[in-house]
Amino acid sequence: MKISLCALAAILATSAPTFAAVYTFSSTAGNGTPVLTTTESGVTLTATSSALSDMNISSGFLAPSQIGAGATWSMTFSSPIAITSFQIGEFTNISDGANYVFTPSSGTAVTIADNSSALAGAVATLNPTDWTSVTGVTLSYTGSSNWRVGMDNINFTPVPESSTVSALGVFALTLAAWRRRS
Ligand SMILES: [Ca+2]
Ligand SMILES: [Ca+2]
Repeated sequence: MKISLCALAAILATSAPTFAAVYTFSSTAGNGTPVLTTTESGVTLTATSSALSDMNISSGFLAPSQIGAGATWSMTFSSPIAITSFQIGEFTNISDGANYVFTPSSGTAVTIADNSSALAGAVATLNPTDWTSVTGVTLSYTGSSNWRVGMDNINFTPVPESSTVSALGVFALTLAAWRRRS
């Protein structure tokens, strides 16, 4: 049986396990303290604020207490993840036309205006397109008001560890060498 290396690579890629997961914040540690953590699919999210504000679970959302205009809050991940969508909740309604900004450690920042119609009802879903391997996200606000935005239902997939990827690569190269000899 002949099997091309490309076909093999495709098989390996499609058979590589993926563990789509969601941060729902239904089970957390540190609620009401400056450092809140939660773990899904083996990846621990740690949330803190530059204002040293308490991090809370409010209406099922991860949200800090209200923080000042220049303050930020952020989450870090214990290993890289790909994020495809998340919900935001505007706990303090502002309609100044300034932006909430979600800046990933790698990829393009996503923004939404505080007076966006998508925030009517206080909750919007955002869909980053290139957050394929992020180890953190920082939330900031471009306006001059105190603000409070929370996040929930962060859909993600853990990025395969490089050791797994390189092991697959070594396997493919070994197989290629073996096929050249045979
Ligand atoms: Ca939730
Ligand atoms: Ca608003």
